[in-house]
Amino acid sequence: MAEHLVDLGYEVWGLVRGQANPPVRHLRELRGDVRLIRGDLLDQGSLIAAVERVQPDEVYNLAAISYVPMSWQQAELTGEVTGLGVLRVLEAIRVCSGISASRSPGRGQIRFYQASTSEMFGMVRETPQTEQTPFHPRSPYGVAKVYGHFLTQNYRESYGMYAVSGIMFNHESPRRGTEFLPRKVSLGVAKIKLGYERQLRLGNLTASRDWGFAGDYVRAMQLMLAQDEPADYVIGTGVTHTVETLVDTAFSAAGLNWRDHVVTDAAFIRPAEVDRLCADPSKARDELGWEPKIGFEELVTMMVDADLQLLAAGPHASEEFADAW
Ligand code: G4F
Repeated sequence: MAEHLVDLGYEVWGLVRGQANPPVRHLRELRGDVRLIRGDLLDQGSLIAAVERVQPDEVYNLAAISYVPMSWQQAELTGEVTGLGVLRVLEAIRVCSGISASRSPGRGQIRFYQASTSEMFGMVRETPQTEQTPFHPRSPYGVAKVYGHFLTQNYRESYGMYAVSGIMFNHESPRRGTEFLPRKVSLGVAKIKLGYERQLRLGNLTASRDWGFAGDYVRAMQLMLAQDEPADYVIGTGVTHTVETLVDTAFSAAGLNWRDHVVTDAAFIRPAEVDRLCADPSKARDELGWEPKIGFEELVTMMVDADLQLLAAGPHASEEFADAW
């Protein structure tokens, strides 16, 4: 996101939490022109101070506890960060814009983007999913995101704020964290191909996801804040694949047969699964002029190639990289 905005000529500030935050060094190496400011979604005062200091035109909230399995282990923290964190950012914008909590409407100048998610559809009521599809989240993460989604809508309606949500389907790239399936698979394939490992342990292979390239999705986020009127949009490719197909595609990209290496492991099965997600991105296409440029096979091959290149430096190269992202 930061890279895309810098390329568009924005002055970009990143909110950094914690005392020691390993990704900061890597962000600086990647984009020295991104400025950093301290703050935490758990700390209302720090967010108000950040908005006062930066005086932003736009705020993108991509921060969350976003790994779905962790949300069962730390459900309260997920609610605090992923759910109430949205409230705190919206409140910081409202207060700094001088919008009264008792008087509406009064649109301020700061535009707000909330990263909503297809996980809100959960046990889907219809396929494909649109902006009108009802929500039925299946994890504490999904429930927290529904809160953030409706709160963003509510601040738009209550205060006339330019506050919008992008309902993002799964988006991936070589920078993806290694705990998420596509990166776990691309890294696993690279380790097996280079002879460092023989097996890859995975959970449910039958679930389906609408996987796209993160670089395409950040374009949509910026476009959503550049419209005349604020609105929510579904962002996805409209094509769905099973986990098994992703695994097969990744192993094939390295000339391997997944059946020789993949072991299913109950440790990776979730208490409740989202079985099948597929976006209908027509509204984004018609109103934003947005379309994904990178297809499924190109994405998976890109990720496998990137990890093969990364691990060419040695079997532990990915550990530093995992810390970085
Ligand atoms: O890559 P995943 O962990 O992504 P998930 O749960 O769909 O969520 C991601 O996308 C959401 C958007 O729809 C975001 F909101 C969210 O923050 C995150 O970015 O798992 C994808 C699928 C699941 O069905 C999971 O059960 O892969 C299945 N899976 C099978 N084996 C596995 C594994 N997932 C992971 N992470 N690890 C496995 O070993």
